Amino acid sequence: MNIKAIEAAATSIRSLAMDGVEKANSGHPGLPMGCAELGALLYGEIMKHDPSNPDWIDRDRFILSAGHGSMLLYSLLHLSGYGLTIDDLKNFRQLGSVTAGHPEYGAAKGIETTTGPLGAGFSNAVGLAIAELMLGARFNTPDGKIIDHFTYVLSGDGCMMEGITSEAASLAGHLGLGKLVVFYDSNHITIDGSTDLAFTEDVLARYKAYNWQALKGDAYDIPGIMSLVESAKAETEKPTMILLESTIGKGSPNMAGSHKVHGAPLGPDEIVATRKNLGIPEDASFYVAPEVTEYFTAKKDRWKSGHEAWMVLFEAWSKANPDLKSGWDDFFADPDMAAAAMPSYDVGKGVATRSAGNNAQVAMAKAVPNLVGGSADLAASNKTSMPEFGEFSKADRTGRTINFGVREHGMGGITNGIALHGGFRPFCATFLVFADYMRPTIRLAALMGLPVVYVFTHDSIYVGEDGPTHQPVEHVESLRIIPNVRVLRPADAEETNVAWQMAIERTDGPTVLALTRQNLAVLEKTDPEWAAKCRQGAHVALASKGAPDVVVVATGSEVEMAMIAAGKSAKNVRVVSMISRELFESQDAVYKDSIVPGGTRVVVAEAGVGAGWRGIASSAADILSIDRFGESGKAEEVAADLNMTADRLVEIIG
Ligand SMILES: Cc1ncc(C[n+]2csc(CCOP(=O)(O)OP(=O)(O)O)c2C)c(N)n1
Ligand SMILES: [Mg+2]
Repeated sequence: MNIKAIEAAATSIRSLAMDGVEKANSGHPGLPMGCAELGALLYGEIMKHDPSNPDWIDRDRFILSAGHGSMLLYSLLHLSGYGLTIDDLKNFRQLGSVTAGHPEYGAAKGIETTTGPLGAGFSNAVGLAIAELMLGARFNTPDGKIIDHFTYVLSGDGCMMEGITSEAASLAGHLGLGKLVVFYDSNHITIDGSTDLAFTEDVLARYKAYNWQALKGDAYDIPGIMSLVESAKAETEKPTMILLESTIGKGSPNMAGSHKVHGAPLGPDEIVATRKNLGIPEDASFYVAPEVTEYFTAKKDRWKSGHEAWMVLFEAWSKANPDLKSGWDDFFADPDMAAAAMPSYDVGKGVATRSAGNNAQVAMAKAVPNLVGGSADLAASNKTSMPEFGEFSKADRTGRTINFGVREHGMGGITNGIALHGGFRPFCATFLVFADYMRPTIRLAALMGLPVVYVFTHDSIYVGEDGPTHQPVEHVESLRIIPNVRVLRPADAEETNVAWQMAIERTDGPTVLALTRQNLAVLEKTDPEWAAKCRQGAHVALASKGAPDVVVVATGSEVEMAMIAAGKSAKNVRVVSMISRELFESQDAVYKDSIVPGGTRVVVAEAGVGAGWRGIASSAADILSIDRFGESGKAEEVAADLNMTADRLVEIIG
């Protein structure tokens, strides 16, 4: 290893980071300057990667969980040849640039995930490490270890404080994810000042208790870091946490070690002083030392030949294992939806959509071999078990069910990581009311466009006796308002089949399946095209005789209630099942008019808050909703107490 080159690279990273932040007059120079040596080592010495083939499936992954230090990642992507130019660095934080304030997945090659919300990246990394093991267990052969890579993470004090990392780390330790290596940039500084203000625990002791290998070193001891990484790699049964004592803003003579350098430009005078201190020519902004360019250029061939050797291995493996290769191709192709033998139901039969969900999920899992996932300790209630496909554990890396334990936030982040790895279609599950515990990760899945499936059951006050803590009221609506989240609330078992199909068909964002605890009758479908129309958001579930006086739009369990109300009403009522309001609203006027004719009065029924329906209902008084918390009691009695009844709907219809 060329220590001088690593040191020069670290100096260049400091220059690029402080000048990028200075030019943008915004950003975080402290972390990149403090972790410059580690960054140079990761991209120059530690990681197996090929910057000219950033999508290589067997590359090591690097996750900057402390996303505010984005200039570290951007500098490394520039120096190591991922295609980020010096102009990109100069455009840091500008509208439309690929070097956004926090790393954005898809903006530039080499950004493995979107980070910024502290701890989220760490949880993604646990998912990446799970996916690596799952993929390897399925496809590796003794002669063809085609999947064999590490997941590296850089976390700060903030990541270590956030709860999501504790959840994810606890599961990672339990599962013995030996190829997960986390660096902890222990600089004792966060925004408000010293970590003494609020964080004095023994982090390594905590990680040891999580069943991690816990190591400690100095962020500026280059050979020391390399030997710590060797120890991390040698421990195959446990993930490794490497605490590196560091100095925020290292290199800045007057600001290093202070929270002032966490998230503000150094200012022109301190930039000059820092250049002097680091031996950077006084006027050289965005300075890259010639030996750094040479160092990374010389690496290019080695990286390329590493990747080419893998391609030769992959070719040989493909030839020797045609069945495995065809399975591999399935994992990386769009799912064959036609192969899914979806269950069928008798009209009128009472089936909870959570149960129908399980039937659909298992049918889907048979056709879509890379569908994996699990529940946060509610598999029996969510009905997400798939016993025939085994459980992912230390002993069996091929199992397709992940027991996430009671860790919703961690589960959301881990599921995103599995989706990010490539090769899998992950789902996760909990009660709808606890979607709040994982909301930040749902938002990130939506922001990144990850096709994650969320199975959220017990979707309304019909949960009953568990009471208002367990009765979602605002949740369906609050998920709808996250951009790019598709919320599906199917009205019966057959619509649940379609909902699962829609979720798997989707490739550009997450889907929520809001499913009932209680039985719902399988409805007779009026429109033979109903399943296709679900894909446009709504279908006519009950036709009126002739032109309707009133259209009742309902979702999920309220569709059956609307049908009963239609039967009792003196009016000529059409009932529409709107499985997805967002999809419906995005359709063209002709289709919308065919479902909800313009000029006809529209009443809406949904057992949740009503505000989101104002654009569909004819007036606020035409919305039968629940705009308060529920009650503990028998489901039917709670519904009656909250006026969520067919009789009340008949009154509104008038
Ligand atoms: C979930 C979340 N909460 C708050 C913030 C705002 N924030 C950004 S950086 C930071 C402090 C992080 O401290 P540390 O990880 O030690 O980074 P350092 O100051 O050492 O660079 C905070 C609170 C955030 N990005 N995400
Ligand atoms: Mg810190």
